[in-house]
This record gives sequence, structure tokens and C-alpha cells, in this order.
Amino acid sequence: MQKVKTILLSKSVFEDNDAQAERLRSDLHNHNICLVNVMSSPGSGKTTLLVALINALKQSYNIGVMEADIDSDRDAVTVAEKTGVRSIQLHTGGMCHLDAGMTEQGLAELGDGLDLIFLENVGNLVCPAEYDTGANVNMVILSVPEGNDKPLKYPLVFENSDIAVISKTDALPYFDFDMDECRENIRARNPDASVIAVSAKTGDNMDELISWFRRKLNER
Ligand SMILES: Nc1nc2c(ncn2[C@@H]2O[C@H](COP(=O)(O)OP(=O)(O)O)[C@@H](O)[C@H]2O)c(=O)[nH]1
Ligand SMILES: [Mg+2]
Repeated sequence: MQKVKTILLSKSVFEDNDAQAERLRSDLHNHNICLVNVMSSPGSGKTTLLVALINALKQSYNIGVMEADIDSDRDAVTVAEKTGVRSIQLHTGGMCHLDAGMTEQGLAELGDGLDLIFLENVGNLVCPAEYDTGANVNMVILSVPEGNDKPLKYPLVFENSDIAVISKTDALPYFDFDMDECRENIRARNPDASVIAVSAKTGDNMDELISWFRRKLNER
């Protein structure tokens, strides 16, 4: 099994997270780095989707990954083994989200020379939405088994995201998931968000998601 670096993050010293996040976002922009904050509940398919996305984009961009969790280095090892890109594990010391200061600590450990960095936030639809990490792109993932009403129950994470991915579409035949209603629920919270439904398992519609990222990265 591959070894990955694990960093224990210390609680942020900054009182004004929003100001710190704005500073970080503009620093990243000035260095032509795109940081993508990936949020979802546990098990909705963040790591699986990242592996598929990274393998599609790694010839074009220098990619790094920060995997945030309360414990274990499982996701960072999975990403390193399945993609070969630079991957580190961040431990939050029990906290259920990352803030901008913690994200900055992770970025310092990840190192230079990257132009696309994915941050897999702690699995949780509530807390990560309340703390701006300073990312340039916020992405929320909602999987088919979770149900199409989640944008109504957890509105903030959908309001704060640039893109909402509906994952595990291969499972649609087994769940009462109304795709049109889900899209409508997301649009009601955030009319500006792109909504893309995919299956990372079968590859269904992954091309649309990959193209979305290529366009976003070209806009930098
Ligand atoms: N059927 C199906 N299962 C998936 C898909 N993506 C992920 N999974 C499964 O869902 C579980 C959780 O996936 P994981 O990527 O670890 O989710 P995370 O906790 O959000 O990072 C694993 O058993 C995956 O194999 C998908 O597109 N379709
Ligand atoms: Mg994961």
C-alpha cells in the first residue's frame, strides 16, 4: 500500500474566516491555481468521482488532492493509488469542516507546481457549507440513493455551490428518485448553479462534467 503524508490541522487562528477566505481565493487566482472544494454527505461518491475526473484531466493539468477526514488516510491512499497524482490526507482533529486557515495549512503541505487542486471536504451536508474555504469552485454532490428532496432540506450547501453533481445515476432503476424534481429543487435554491447528472461507476455523462471543468479552467 502506498504511503501518503498525513497532516493534523490546527484550529484556525483567524477570527474573520470570510476575509481570510477572500484573501486565499485571490492569492490562488493570482497564481493561476484553481482550488475545487468538494462537499457531500458521506458515501455519496466524492472519492470515486474525483478518481474518474482526475484520470480524465491529469494529462492536461498538474493536479493535487487534499483529502480531509476526522481520521484514517484511506481516501488519500485510494486517490494516490488509482490516479498517481500528489495526494495528502488532512485530519481535522474532530472538526466536521475545513475553514480557510485550515485549507491554507493543507495547501502549504501539498506544495508548489500545481494548477488544479481538489479538496475533498469532510462528509457532511451541513457544516462545510457554513465555512468558506477560499476555494475558486464549490461543488456539491448528491447521490441518487439520498433522495431528490435534499436540496430542500440542506439548502445552504446548494446555495453556495457553483456546480451540483447528481451522482450514481446507474442506481436510478432501484430508487424512487425524481430527476426533474431534483433539478427543480436545486434551481429553486440556486438558479445559477450548473447541474450535471453522472455515474462515475459506468462513466455515463462523465464527458459533460469533464467538459465543464475544462471550460472553467480555460476561463482562468
Ligand atoms: N452504484 C454506484 N456506486 C457508486 C458510484 N460512485 C461511488 N459509488 C459507491 O459508493 C460508495 C461510496 O463511495 P465513495 O467514493 O467512497 O464516497 P465518499 O464517501 O463520498 O467519498 C462506494 O461503495 C462506491 O463504490 C456510482 O457512480 N454508482
Ligand atoms: Mg471519500
